[in-house]
Amino acid sequence: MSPDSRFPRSFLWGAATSAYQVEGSPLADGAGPSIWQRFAHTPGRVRGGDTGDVACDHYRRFEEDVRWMRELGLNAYRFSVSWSRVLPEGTGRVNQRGLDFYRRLVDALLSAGIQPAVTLYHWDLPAALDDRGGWLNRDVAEWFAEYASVLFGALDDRVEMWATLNEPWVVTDGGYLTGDLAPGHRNLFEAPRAAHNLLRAHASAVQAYRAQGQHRIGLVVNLEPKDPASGQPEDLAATARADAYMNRQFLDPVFLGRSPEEMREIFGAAWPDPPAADFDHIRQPIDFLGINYYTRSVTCADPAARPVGAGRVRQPRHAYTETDWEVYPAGLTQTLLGVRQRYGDIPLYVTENGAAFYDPPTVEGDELADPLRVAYLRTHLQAVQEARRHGVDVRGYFAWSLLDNFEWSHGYSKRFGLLHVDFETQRRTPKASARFYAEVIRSRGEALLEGRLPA
Ligand code: IFM
Repeated sequence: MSPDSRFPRSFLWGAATSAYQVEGSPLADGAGPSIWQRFAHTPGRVRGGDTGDVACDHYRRFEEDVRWMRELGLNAYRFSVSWSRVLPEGTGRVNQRGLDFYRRLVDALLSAGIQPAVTLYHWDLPAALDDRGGWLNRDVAEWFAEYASVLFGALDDRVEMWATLNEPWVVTDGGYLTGDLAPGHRNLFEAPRAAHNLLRAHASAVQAYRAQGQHRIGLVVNLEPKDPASGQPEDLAATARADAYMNRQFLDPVFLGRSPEEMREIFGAAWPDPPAADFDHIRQPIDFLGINYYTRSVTCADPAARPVGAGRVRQPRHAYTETDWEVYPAGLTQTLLGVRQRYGDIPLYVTENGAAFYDPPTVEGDELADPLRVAYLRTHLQAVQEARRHGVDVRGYFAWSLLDNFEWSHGYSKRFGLLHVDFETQRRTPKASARFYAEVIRSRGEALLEGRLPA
């Protein structure tokens, strides 16, 4: 590797988490309940009855976690703020003690030389706002901007990187269409309405930031390349619909000021046909785009899979993770190149990437071998390098996740962490993937040299 093909010194090397998945103590210090607090406490919603009541106890152990980040050489940490810690009713009264937790976390990170990257919404809407219609109420755009302004006012002097929403597609698909995630609705008419209000809320927060903030704000989406299973017209059409639904539904409005044509076909009478003025609002310039990448989908027509009419074809020769996602690093390069091609040369960050593979619940000794995760990290970081070689402006990479944590409706059964968490004792143990990542960071990418990117 020539010295200049290494990652630049300015590259952000991070790990990511989200509030409900790691913090625990969800009602501490005056916090209000969130929709995840309610959902997890509803019998039958989460595997094994798991909840985020304790999670990784990051709320009380964040200083130890920051020490681990420092030991791994991270220079950035992406976390989310729990809206109902800061505004227990979602609007109005600010809970100073909730806000203070995030102040302390930011200060600890900065003292350790780690840049905080803050996400305002990672799926945990205040329950009080859900009672008022949640993402289905158009007023949510103002509620979100009010909450965002409180955070900007409190932390923008020290936080230089903000994201409005994490994975709005998952919020609508899981929360309003399949019902697998909070608030657990299954309603074809609600999903596109929630999606539109998420976009409006994102734009209102960006607007608030322009009035108040000094640094950078962006959006985080999860993208998954859709490759057609065959050249048959039905498969090609299904692939285009799947791509519109998952990959373009949120980005076309933000960057192009319109929804993909296919959305009308997908939702039929349930498509709300939003007013043009809303798109003028949604199309606020953003400073960067965060991309969460895990897998791709080889797509075929499947009329029974409503409303998109697309299915996923298993690839028997490829490896799959514990969440049954195909390991496909080339798809990350494809995604990064594809975003630049469609939306132009905006600064990009890989804001999540990682894999759940089986790890035991307890660890003897000081390190845990996780060779599959090491291989996943290596090949996906090589894929980032490949995109950079093609001139894509990728400025950082955040591994998902710093810690094994609460994987939503899977509870604690899927481990994505660089650090193993023993949920009985809260002991953290570095996995080999954490040590490998530390070496990649230290060498600015030279440690990726062994092992080639699979075709
Ligand atoms: O755990 C989630 C995270 O909350 C959002 N992105 C995908 C991760 C793995 O499923």
